[in-house]
Amino acid sequence: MGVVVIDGTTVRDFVNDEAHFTKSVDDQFTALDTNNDGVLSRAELRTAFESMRLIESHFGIDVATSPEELKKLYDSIFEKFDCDGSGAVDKNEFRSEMKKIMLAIADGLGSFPIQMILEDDDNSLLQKAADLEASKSAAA
Ligand SMILES: [Ca+2]
Repeated sequence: MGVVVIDGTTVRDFVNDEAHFTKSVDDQFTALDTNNDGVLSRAELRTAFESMRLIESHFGIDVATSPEELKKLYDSIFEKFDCDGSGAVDKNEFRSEMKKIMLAIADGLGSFPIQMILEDDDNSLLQKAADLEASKSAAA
């Protein structure tokens, strides 16, 4: 686990750095596609959101959610990602939804930096956003 300080601008800069963002999302997609068939199944996508902990914990605060409610939530997320209703999420669908999610997080964060505790996960997009910000500060 690591603690990063992050605000909306950090996340937005990361998303707007298209080459960097696309590569990060693609890396995450590849890591999630555990059976290597080039698309994310319902279970594979669920793993993504479990690791991001966006649902079970609201920015670090654990909230109790019943397994039935969680299943409904994950199903609705899957259907959102699976734009063409093919039953699997391809790379383009994943990219465009992740972009929307990250921008929604940026809006939610606003301009007030908050501390976030992230699991150790090399593919965490928020971690990468923080890393990008840190590398800019170091270069400045
Ligand atoms: Ca797959």
